[in-house]
Amino acid sequence: MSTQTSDTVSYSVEEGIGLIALNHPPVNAASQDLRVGLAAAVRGLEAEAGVAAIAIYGEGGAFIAGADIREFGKPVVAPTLPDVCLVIEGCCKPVVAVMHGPTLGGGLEVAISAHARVALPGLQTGFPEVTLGVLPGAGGTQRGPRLIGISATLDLATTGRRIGAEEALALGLVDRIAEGEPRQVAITVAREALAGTLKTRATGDLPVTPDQAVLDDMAAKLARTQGHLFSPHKVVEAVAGSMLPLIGGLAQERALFAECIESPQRAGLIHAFFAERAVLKIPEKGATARTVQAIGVIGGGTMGSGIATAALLAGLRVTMAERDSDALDRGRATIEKNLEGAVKRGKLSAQKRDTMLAQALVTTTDLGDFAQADLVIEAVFEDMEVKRDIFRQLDGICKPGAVLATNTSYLDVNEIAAVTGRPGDVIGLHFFSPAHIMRLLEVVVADATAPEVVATGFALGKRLRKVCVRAGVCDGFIGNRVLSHYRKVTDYLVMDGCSPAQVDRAIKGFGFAMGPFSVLDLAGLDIGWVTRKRLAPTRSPDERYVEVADRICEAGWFGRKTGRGYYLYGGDGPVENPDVLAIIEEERAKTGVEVRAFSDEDIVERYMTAMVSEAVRVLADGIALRPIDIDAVFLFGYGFPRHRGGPMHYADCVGAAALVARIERYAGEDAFYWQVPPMLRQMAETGGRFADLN
Ligand code: 3H9
Repeated sequence: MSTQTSDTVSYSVEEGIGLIALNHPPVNAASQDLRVGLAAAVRGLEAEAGVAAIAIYGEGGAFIAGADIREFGKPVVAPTLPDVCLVIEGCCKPVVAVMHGPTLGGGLEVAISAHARVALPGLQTGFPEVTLGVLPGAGGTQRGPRLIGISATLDLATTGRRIGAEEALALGLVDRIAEGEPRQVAITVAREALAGTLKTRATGDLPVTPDQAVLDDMAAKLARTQGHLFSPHKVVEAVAGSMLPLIGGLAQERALFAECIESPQRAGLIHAFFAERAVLKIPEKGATARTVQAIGVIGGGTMGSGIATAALLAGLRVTMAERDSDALDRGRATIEKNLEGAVKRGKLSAQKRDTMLAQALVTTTDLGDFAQADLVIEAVFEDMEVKRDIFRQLDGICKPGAVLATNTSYLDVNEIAAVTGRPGDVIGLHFFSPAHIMRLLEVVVADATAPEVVATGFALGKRLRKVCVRAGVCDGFIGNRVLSHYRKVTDYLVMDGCSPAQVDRAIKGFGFAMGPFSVLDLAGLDIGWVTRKRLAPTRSPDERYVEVADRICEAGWFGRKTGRGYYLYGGDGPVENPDVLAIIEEERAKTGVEVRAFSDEDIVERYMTAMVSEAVRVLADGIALRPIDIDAVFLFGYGFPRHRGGPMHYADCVGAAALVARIERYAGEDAFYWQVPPMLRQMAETGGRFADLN
């Protein structure tokens, strides 16, 4: 018979063993209900005369995946997790935790409050709190050092890295690895605890070996490498508190945790966590994906080879096509180089790599070899006629039911689909370079794309470990459409007085890994040039057009690949290109602009306001499903600083009214570029937030 102590926790007694079952799908997050139930279950079993030992285990796939992060930022309702941990640790009967599946953050803290721990083989444990902008706040920074030492605790808690059962055992975080069902293991190990064959002790009673040098080193390292982040530094402070008596250390940890909870970075990082998951909720969710085992890739350039690499790494069979054998050889060499990188990073064994190259990759110059492919993806030059020609051919070659995908980054997928007799099978799969590394995949749904083809795109993306975002058709879809817009503001800033390097510095200061001009140099300046030429006939005469980039391209400087672009490469690394500064001076003189100074703050505000403006239009046009989808695009495809949550989260932080005021102020300089999107104005008037549209 079992006793329910809350909706998510129950206990039962079997031959003197008290068993506490946690049942809060999907991941047993330590919600208020679970905390209430767990504390009550421990107290209940402690008071029950016939019970000699207690074991806690999780039902479903996890022990406890951590605190319920949906509660963060809301008023705390008792009992807190640190209090629950004290109840467990203070129990007068031995308590054993059975750690299986995700046992993270608060889950690990519950486990180390128990008197012994056993791990099941699929364990995934650690302190991932820093990735959410907080720190282990239920005793992890205090009991961790008592169990595994200051250095190992710092490592886990400042990196957030997740470890398996073997490493947890080696560290001393768990006492034993056991096999079996969690409940069965719970009974066995509680008996062993009683028999004395499994050692039990209260972690809080263990001494800490002081190590000020390790703490100082870590503080210095983090100041150097993560100066822009808040919580990692607080982790070090909290761990330092472990050298105090337990209760003092816990109080200090609690105060530091509260500071993290209040920090805007916590809100941004948790928003990013949910963004990664929210994008999966699409209208086509119920449709059945088609089976994809063999894919065809057309084009062996950087993009095609990157896609082929990602597919190989996911265990798919790949046929790659190019025009001639030289191009094929180059494509194969790129794939080999990419896979070599995976071997070096420890993601792949050399033997697996060799098997992949020998058995899973075929190259061809004949599109006819795609007859049996389940999905073909075209990754050739951005030219509508070339793409339409390829799709005409594929229509005649591919088997019925094959998905025909284009990796175009701007072009109209409807126009491409129209040349086939099966537009329902045509979809855009827009990868980001390097495609085997970048996490974003825009799944572009054209007018006629069948729901199961959309589902297939998402299923493939999942298999390739991508963050898939559903996008509608427009020039540039979500990401590149917004990018094309805010890129212009960087040109305006340069014309009006900034150097490209100053703009880059300011944007890096905001948290982007690279500034926009460095990114252009990396991607290749010729790409934007082609697009600008394509769009020139549609450009409004009212648009302010800056010719600097075109003149750089006319000189044959395409960025890194040519050794020069906005910066000069080689030698001592990138330095400003004086010839570009000269071009800028000439263009300023030619157009007679009044040059002025901009603060870094002003640069960032203009950049971000331009980004948000176009993002709001993308949302209003229905190109993105929700604001959070736009955030995911920028977080996973454009290097947007994760702790800032994405452009729409940024918009909510600044507020619609303040953004409208900014745009109206800038419109005094350029009323064509700076227009208030109607949706933003309405939000400013009603006090709405983008978060409410998620
Ligand atoms: C912490 O513990 C602080 C403490 O130190 C101090 C406290 C005082 N809360 O990822 P999935 C949801 S900080 C609420 O798709 P998977 C998730 O949103 C926390 N919800 O599955 C999704 O919902 P939906 C430290 C959570 O199998 C569903 O569960 N812990 C939480 O690919 C399934 O998730 C972490 O940082 C949560 N903690 O991966 C762990 N976790 O279906 C964060 C998940 O509505 N979580 N959800 O979209 C993870 O890493 C992965 O979710 C996990 C499962 C590995 C557990």
